[in-house]
Amino acid sequence: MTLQQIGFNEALEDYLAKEQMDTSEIGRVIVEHKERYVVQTESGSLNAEITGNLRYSAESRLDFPAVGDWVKLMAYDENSAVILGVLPRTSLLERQAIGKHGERQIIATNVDFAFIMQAVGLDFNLNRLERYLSICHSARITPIAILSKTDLTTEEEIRQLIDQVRLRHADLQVIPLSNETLEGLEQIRQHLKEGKTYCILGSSGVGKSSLINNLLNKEHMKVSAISEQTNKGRHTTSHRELFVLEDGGVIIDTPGMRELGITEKSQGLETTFSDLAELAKQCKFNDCTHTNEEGCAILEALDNGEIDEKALENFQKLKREQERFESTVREKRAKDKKLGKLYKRIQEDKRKRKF
Ligand SMILES: Nc1nc2c(ncn2[C@@H]2O[C@H](COP(=O)(O)OP(=O)(O)O)[C@@H](O)[C@H]2O)c(=O)[nH]1
Ligand SMILES: [Mg+2]
Ligand SMILES: [Zn+2]
Repeated sequence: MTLQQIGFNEALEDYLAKEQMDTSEIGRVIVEHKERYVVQTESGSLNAEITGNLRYSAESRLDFPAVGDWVKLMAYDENSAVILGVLPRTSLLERQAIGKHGERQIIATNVDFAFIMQAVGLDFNLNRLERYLSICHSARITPIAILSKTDLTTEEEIRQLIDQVRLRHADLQVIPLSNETLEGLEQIRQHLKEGKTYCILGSSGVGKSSLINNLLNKEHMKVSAISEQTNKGRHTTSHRELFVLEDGGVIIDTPGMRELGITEKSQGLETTFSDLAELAKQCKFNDCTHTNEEGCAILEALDNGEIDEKALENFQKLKREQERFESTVREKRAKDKKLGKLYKRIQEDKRKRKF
């Protein structure tokens, strides 16, 4: 397999030239499983672990390799290697880490386009779609929506659902897809280009793995699905994995994420809700909360029926969530700094006692 087939591009070529590195020293992380990685190189795939040095110098989980990363490698033998470092990322798709306040978790890196998949029926949810959009926009990744399982409903309902999305996000492309009839598959395929990296986001069970299966048109996934069988006997994707498509492009499958907390990069929300963000600039007060202030351009537009009330509610909700995350990060930093100082003092005391 060539590196071009797994997404090697000009930016990376320039980087290697600058660092005087050779393509034989690098690879791309295609599977991540609890700090064990599979890395694809030009001469094959290797099982890899990170060096102790990389682990100890990491300031947070973000410094660890993730699926999509290009890494610098040192091979042990034909099958295994150590990861010496992570090459600069062009994009970082992240969410709030579950159960760890103020920390982030990587969804995937070096992604160019994200397919956000929602199935017709109960899974369809505009607020959640906007959450995904914000996460993509924060990372400057172009989102494309997929409405899946269209074989389970009528043309009429599909049209209605797409119209609902259009009303709030006129510029977003929505592709209807059925993994059963293969309606829409060709439209998705047309997006895929060599050298580009795609990622599929969406709840568990919406058809992400089925789409990849259809794109690969191979038995590949079925095999991995069996080895991932959970004790419930269901085939679920339990980790992120990168697949190389024959016609070009690579695609990253992600496990369904129940919680998808947005982090503090504000650009994501502003791009997702660009109409609202634009209006907000015209509010009389800079810190307008758009709830009851006089001279609020958003409330005025709402009164005139120019904006969608539900979209505004969701925008406000996500903004509050983002502010909460921001303040948690600040508190955490302050606490870490305090702890750091305390630790230093203890060390100094210890040293002094020795003399
Ligand atoms: N009717 C219908 N079922 C689908 C479609 N896509 C996937 N499924 C089924 O939905 C279930 C979950 O699919 P899967 O691809 O594993 O979803 P994932 O969790 O998003 O990866 C499986 O039983 C699939 O056979 C579709 O387009 N139509
Ligand atoms: Mg899956
Ligand atoms: Zn306002």
